[in-house]
Amino acid sequence: MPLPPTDDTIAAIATAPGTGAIGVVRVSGPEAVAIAAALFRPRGGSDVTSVPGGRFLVGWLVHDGEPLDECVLLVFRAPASITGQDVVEFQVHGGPAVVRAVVAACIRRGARPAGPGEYTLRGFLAGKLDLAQAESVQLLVNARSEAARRHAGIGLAGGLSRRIDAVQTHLRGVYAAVLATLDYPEEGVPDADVEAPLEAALREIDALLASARAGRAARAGASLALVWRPNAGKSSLLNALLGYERALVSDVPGTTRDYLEAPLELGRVSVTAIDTAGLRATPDALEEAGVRFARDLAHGADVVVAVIDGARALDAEDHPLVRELAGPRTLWVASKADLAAVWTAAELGVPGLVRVSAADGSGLEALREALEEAVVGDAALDEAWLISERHEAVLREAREAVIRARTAPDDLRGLDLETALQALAAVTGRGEVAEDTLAEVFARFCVGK
Ligand SMILES: Nc1nc2c(ncn2[C@@H]2O[C@H](COP(=O)(O)OP(=O)(O)OP(=O)(O)O)[C@@H](O)[C@H]2O)c(=O)[nH]1
Ligand SMILES: [Mg+2]
Repeated sequence: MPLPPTDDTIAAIATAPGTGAIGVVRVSGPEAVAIAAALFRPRGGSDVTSVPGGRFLVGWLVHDGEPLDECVLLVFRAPASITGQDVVEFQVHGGPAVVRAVVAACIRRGARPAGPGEYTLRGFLAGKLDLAQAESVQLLVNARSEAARRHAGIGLAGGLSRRIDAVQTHLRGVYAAVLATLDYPEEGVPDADVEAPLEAALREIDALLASARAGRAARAGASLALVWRPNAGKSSLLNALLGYERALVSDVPGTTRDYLEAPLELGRVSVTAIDTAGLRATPDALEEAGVRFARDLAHGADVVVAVIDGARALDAEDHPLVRELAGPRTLWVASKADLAAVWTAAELGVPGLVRVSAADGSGLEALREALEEAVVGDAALDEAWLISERHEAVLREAREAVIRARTAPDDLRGLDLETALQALAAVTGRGEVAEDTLAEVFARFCVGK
């Protein structure tokens, strides 16, 4: 995938589609000011071509003799703009037809319609922001949850880039020591100069990789499926977690038939909690369809919450379900903790249990914490998280190389360190990044960004 040209002049609507108070059309490139001068009649008659950067003018946008709209024109001069080029922004009334007409007028005057991410790409190439920051811009624009917004902000402020820089600093120190001794191979690099910095680099890489799950949850949202046999207290637990009555509850086994979803805030992330039909063999075709849904949902969920009636003796039907649902994504919960517990985690054959009561709220806080932990791990809220699959892939590559460098002889160690440093550079894009990678990253942006 080739990159689009970056030395021509592009125009696009920068605001969201639809009707708004203001619509912004942004033009970037060598002809931006000339295009503005051709279309814009400032109040008081000042000369658009000689307006310095950082100013705004009020006036009319006129195209082919037709007054299109009264608007504000912002002028930014290269290199002090988001793209590093001359940029003008028309702030017009935010009707879809108005902004389209303004873009069309710019195009008639020689601009090219911008593709996805072209403004940010130009900014990146001009050194206005690095690649991790550019990806944070995209996350910020798409953020639907508090967690996504917050982490996009941390990334945009350079938080992720700083963590990567710290790893690179450790590795560069070792690299320099290795290079220095290549000329005097008989001396070798003292282990002390290698071990500690490589360990430190590895710890930080592992911490970053551990945050990838949290980053994914923040980006895409995670799902929690509450599953187990009928009457276990799944729907009651959903309601208790949500703090309102979302699901019907009754002592009739098989109350929930269809599944239902509700957004649930869990401290660092928002997730989708899904209540499902109790798992059992049933002659009722509708209920059976619900049970199939439940199994599919348990299969696809990021976290499976197995809610088992803690006040009812285990029987022959529980153990096959334990086997079916056991796995790293499963959290084991004993419900109805306000009643006497009649079985233990060991009897069920699971490593640990959270005991909760939807009736009196006991254990709910611990459950919320365990759920949050299951979704985001121990990624700290105020640290930068890995926010793209691309970051994850290159960090894994860097990790492998650092592990090799730990035990490699000095001459090979240098190569491993180079590989690791290159992989890390790909996160921030400072250093060599394949054109394909850039094209792929920016193609995911929206037009006008
Ligand atoms: N004492 C006590 N009873 C509970 C608790 N949670 C649920 N129950 C009761 O257990 C019964 C079943 O609760 P539900 O929440 O409907 O159970 P479910 O797992 O959703 O059941 P299905 O929808 O049939 O699969 C109801 O009578 C609830 O009142 C609890 O924490 N303590
Ligand atoms: Mg239910």
